Amino acid sequence: MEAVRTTCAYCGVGCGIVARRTGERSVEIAGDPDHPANAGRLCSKGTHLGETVGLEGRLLHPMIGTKRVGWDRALDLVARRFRDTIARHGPNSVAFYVSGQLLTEDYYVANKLMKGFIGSANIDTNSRLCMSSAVAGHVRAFGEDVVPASYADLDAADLIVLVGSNTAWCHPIVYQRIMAARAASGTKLVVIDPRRTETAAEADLHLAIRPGSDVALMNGLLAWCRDSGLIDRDYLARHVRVPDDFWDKLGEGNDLWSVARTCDVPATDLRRFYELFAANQRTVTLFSQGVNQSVSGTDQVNAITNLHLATGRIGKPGAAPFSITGQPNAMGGREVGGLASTLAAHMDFTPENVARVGRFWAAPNMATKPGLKAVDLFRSVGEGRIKAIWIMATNPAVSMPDAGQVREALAGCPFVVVSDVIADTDTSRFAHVRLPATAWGEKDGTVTNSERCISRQRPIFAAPGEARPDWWILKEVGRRMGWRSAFAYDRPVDVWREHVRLSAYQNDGARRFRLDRATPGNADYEKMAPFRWGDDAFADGVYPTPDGRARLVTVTQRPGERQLERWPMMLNTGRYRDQWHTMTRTGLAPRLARHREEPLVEIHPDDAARLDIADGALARVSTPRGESLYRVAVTDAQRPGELFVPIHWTDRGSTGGRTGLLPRPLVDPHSGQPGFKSTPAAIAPVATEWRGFLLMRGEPGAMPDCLWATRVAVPQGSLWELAGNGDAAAIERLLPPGDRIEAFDPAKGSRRIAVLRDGRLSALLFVTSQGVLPSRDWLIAQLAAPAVAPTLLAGRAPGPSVDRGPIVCVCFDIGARTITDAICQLGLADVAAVGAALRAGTNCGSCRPAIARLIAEHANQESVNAGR
Ligand SMILES: Nc1nc2c(c(=O)[nH]1)N[C@H]1C(S)=C(S)[C@@H](COP(=O)(O)OP(=O)(O)OC[C@H]3O[C@@H](n4cnc5c(=O)[nH]c(N)nc54)[C@H](O)[C@@H]3O)O[C@H]1N2
Ligand SMILES: Nc1nc2c(c(=O)[nH]1)N[C@H]1C(S)=C(S)[C@@H](COP(=O)(O)OP(=O)(O)OC[C@H]3O[C@@H](n4cnc5c(=O)[nH]c(N)nc54)[C@H](O)[C@@H]3O)O[C@H]1N2
Ligand code: SF4
Ligand SMILES: [Mo]
Repeated sequence: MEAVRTTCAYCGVGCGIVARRTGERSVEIAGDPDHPANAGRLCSKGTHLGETVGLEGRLLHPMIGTKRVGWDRALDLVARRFRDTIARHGPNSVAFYVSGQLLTEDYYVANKLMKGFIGSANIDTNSRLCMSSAVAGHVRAFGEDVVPASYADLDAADLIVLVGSNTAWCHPIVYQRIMAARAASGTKLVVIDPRRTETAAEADLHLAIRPGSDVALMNGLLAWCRDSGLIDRDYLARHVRVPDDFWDKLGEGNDLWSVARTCDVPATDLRRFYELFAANQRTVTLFSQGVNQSVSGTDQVNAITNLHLATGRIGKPGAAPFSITGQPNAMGGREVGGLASTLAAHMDFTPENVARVGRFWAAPNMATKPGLKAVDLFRSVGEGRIKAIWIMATNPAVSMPDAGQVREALAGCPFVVVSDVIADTDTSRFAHVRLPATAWGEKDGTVTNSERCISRQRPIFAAPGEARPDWWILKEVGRRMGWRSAFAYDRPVDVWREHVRLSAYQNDGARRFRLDRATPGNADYEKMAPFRWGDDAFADGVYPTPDGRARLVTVTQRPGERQLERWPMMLNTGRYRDQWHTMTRTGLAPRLARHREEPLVEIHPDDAARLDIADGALARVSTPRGESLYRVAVTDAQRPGELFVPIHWTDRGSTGGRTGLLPRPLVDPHSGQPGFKSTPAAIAPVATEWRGFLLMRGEPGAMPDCLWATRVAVPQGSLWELAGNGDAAAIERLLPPGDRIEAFDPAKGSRRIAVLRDGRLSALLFVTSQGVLPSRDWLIAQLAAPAVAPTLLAGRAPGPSVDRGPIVCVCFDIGARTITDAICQLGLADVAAVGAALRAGTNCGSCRPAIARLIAEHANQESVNAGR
């Protein structure tokens, strides 16, 4: 089959992929050696994309309620309900909630329909939850939302500071690039994160700061730079406007000792950070959600831009503040103006811009002011002011803060439309109309990555069922609402051409976003190679502000939140290496499930001991907004008093890990971005009488009815981890018909049941009150075995067996025990040696930080057991 050059479905690194279709719905994935973002490398998620392209769970037909309908009926209904609602209640009674996972072409049409034709700016995006503080910070500092950095800066830097970014897990290919630069030229690495993440584990210095103290840290460093003569007075004089009282304000409370106290880090470490910064002019400060997702997110961004501007570390190779984007097209969304607070093509809602865009679109109903930001938008739905909402490519019933409230709002909304690729999501349960969109591998258009590089996503498969591209669905609704010529697009390139023209329309250079270099002919679009717009942003020191100067912005550290007796802990939320958001795609890939099979709450050993919470037990985390169950992981990577939980689990596959219910809907005043990283919380142990697991061939089926049930995909089926109270017999009813073999041990309260069909294993249930449960690995493999092993109910292979331990390298299926044994027995001292011995870490490389940690923990031990 011919190779298709496309772009990864996941993160904002934007890696190029060469895909070869190998069957109806199967594909071979390789990194594109010619793509500037990855030069052929892919992380674990990209590598295993091929496991996620099946049609399991897909929405393949338009649905009104539970009834399958044709496209005409569905589109007519959406157009009519939106038109009627607008006619009766005005344009601000409707809303779109979109996503950084739309392609630029989809995003453009959605934005144009709402802001130019419906006449409201009530279109916001999940990027509000993601990088709106970076956008607001960039606009305050530079006058326009331009990211003044590229991946090449990481190669050229002498110092890289990662602030609130778990790069090793969330942007693995960028992390590998940093590691390569380090190996080549000794780049220093500082990580600033309250948790000791795998990213932090390999750094020269890790500052485990108190959450939310980033402004104090950066202001302290800036004050120290001033006192040490490190301010670039010349750069400031020529290129930056400094508020009169800026330096006076910075003087207050920013001495080393005060900052160390505020940030709760040793003063010696803080000093070391300052000295590293002083010694390395080529500094990149790369930041992500630990900075953005805060009620002071915008100030935190500006504390970073202040530091770079004041020391002249911007617009030069290897020196820049670098807001790394999360979603594959977060940046494209910014370019089309997909946020409620931006207009289009990096224009805002000034009267000139509104007039200009209105002229370009020949728009009858231009929105004249910003619309509602995500949290306010859903609040407005809840209050009945928004009466029709269309949600595309995002799952707000899981991912919004205070998601319980969002669910109530959607349940009460008169008209909810959801465009998704998956039939049943926690959000689509509230939909009156569900529209089937084409997914990655079928979509056709462009995305922009973190470094402003625009690449094509190209189709590998034909659209399945009646799925249609999002831009097509949107333009059909636009046409049916009466704007036939404005939405007369036949192909994505028609939209692209218009987007390119708008970027250059009456743009005398005042807007840096301008796509002149892109030639918009049909053939060029087909062939389009990845390209960056606005190379070397700010190299000339000229900024897109009225006076051409950047701005220092006075920012002060917010006082810490008062600790309440009822909520003594602080809850932090974030990501796992091998899962993507609400798992609609990664949840299908058995290999990706092996890294973390259940949602864990991570807690410091002192807190666990004090609260009588055991490692591996269950615990309930509660906050002022809601509560959820998690499996406990006791780890000193957490600071005392703080908890960490993942964001990925949903009602689809779990009774616990419902993190969206927990954060408060509190937002940054400038950007409207929620403070997802800090929520006052409490945690308590939850006792269960029995534990177990259920292995099932084929489709997952119904959720077991017990306190704790979490599902992961395994080859040929799924695995449920279970725990509960009372009789576990209810679970037995989920077993399919077939021949049973059973074993009971009343003394330990153990029950083991295997169901066989045609001589092969079809389901397996192991439950116990007092006993131990076997490792799942071998049992999972029995689903694929041609015959049933005699030792099946013993839970292990006939003959001697080895426990590999939890899987570390998902590409080659290599467990922690295997790796630590090799480290100890063969005296392996670095990641490369482990790779040479076992292959672990030699494919995608995502597990290299984990291997490095095992080496640090076990090197120089004679055997694993000697260390226990
Ligand atoms: N595997 C994986 N990769 C992904 C995604 C995914 O779902 N899975 N999603 C993508 C998306 S959309 C995004 S936005 C990115 C997010 O990428 P990241 O921002 O790297 O990921 P998070 O885990 O949300 O949070 C980063 C870190 O911020 C730290 N943090 C919390 N509070 C503070 C604080 O007050 N100060 C500082 N300095 N740090 C703090 C947390 O402890 C956490 O380790 O990842 C992208 N990549
Ligand atoms: N507590 C807490 N909450 C968070 C965060 C956090 O760190 N902590 N992070 C926030 C951040 S940064 C982000 S980006 C959000 C992400 O949160 P969401 O956007 O809600 O998460 P996804 O699971 O990526 O949802 C994407 C949906 O779109 C569907 N989809 C995929 N491709 C397409 C397509 O091409 N077209 C259509 N129509 N549908 C498609 C998928 O099936 C899925 O249902 O979560 C936010 N929520
Ligand atoms: S780093 Fe991984 S998830 Fe991100 S774009 Fe590259 S391959 Fe995809
Ligand atoms: Mo994000």
